[in-house]
Amino acid sequence: MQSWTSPAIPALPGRGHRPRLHDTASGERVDPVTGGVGALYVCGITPYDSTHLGHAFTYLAFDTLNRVWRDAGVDVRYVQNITDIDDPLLERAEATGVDWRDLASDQIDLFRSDMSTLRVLPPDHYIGVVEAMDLLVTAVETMLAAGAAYRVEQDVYADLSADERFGSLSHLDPEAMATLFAERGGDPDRPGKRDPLDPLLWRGQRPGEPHWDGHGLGPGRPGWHIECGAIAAEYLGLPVSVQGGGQDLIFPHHDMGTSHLRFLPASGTHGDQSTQGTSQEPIRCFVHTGLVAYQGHKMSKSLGNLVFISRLVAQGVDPRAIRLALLDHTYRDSWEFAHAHLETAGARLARWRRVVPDRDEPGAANASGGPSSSQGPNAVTHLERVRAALADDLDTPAALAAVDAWASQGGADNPALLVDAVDALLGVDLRS
Ligand code: 5CA
Ligand code: ZN
Repeated sequence: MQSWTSPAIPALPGRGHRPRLHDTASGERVDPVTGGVGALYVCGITPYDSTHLGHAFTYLAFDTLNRVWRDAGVDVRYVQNITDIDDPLLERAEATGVDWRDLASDQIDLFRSDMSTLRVLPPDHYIGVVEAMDLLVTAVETMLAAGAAYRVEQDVYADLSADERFGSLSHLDPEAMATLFAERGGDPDRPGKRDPLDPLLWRGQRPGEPHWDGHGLGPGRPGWHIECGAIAAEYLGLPVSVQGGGQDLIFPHHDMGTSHLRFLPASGTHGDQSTQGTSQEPIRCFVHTGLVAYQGHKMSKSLGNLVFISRLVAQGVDPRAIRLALLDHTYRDSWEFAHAHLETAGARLARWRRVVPDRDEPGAANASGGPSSSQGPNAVTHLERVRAALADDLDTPAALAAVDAWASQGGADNPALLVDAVDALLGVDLRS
């Protein structure tokens, strides 16, 4: 799938630091980069009701990671999926009388346009389930052959009992797992399953439902968790440095997907080595973002309390202010959106923009000895403070505060460096 156009990223002097990231599975701070490569898999949208502020908050968190890694010289490989066939999408299409393909393609277009507007760096591979069908069929066949899956009539389920490490991410007790599984798309009551928690890998064709050639599996469509596991293994290889998404994906989605990955080849469909039987886990670090609420509840499609990026922009809100409003929250915290956040962010944007060197005065950008340069830290010190904040588990509020201090000094001895740093690290272009 076509992604979107990348904004330019100015190069900064020196080098940033590789961030230490809170890993949900271990609860520890880790640097998951190996061999200079940062392999990033971020769960993409199910294309309806996009793009709301909750989605944007999540994708901006990973955009920050992407930018901070690049500044640290990491070779970033970024993959994102699109759940362009799944029950909720079909239900919405049915309820609104729209063809599911049209719904998906319109919403994917909107998401791409919103991501460009917010200056989010695009993934290198942007993969829809529909285009990854053969890959997913192969993954399910591999699991069947490994004895990690079984058939129930025309469907295929994963056998969680084959994976003694299942649950290593969420560490939830069986009751909590049962509750979340039922709430988040699972089918605990399906007769014939070996365990109520076993997740669907392949749903055999049902009358009136879209279906694809499943080769030996028969016609049908894939389950949800196998989608992200198989796409990550294929396009990044294992282990993946970071798998990310909102906290609502910890269980069952990421625990199940990781379990599936333990039976898949470490280099996608091309390899023959799985991580099963080794101490190597398929995902080195799980990063989960807090959930954005509005009007007292998590912003969610099912509740309908959504604030759309495209609507805010149509109302005249500067996308840079949206970005700053979101970045003013640490990515792991859940928070409730209020329109006042946009006003605060707009005021901050205006203060920062005053620092922009006047384009009509050549040389002003690099002028040393600005108005306040004799007092306070120089620009290089300010840059280091911004970088240090971001290396500390992507502490964006601290990074914004560090830019505030820099801007209050008029950019210190190098306003152009402030402009470049804000662009490269925070994705905000102060020039326009
Ligand atoms: N397609 C699946 C992932 S494979 C999915 O969860 N799609 S989604 O459209 O429902 O969500 C896309 C991403 O936005 C997920 O990472 C999800 O955790 C995140 N997200 C959804 N709602 C919120 C919210 N209110 N706050 C923060 N992140 C959210
Ligand atoms: Zn996913």
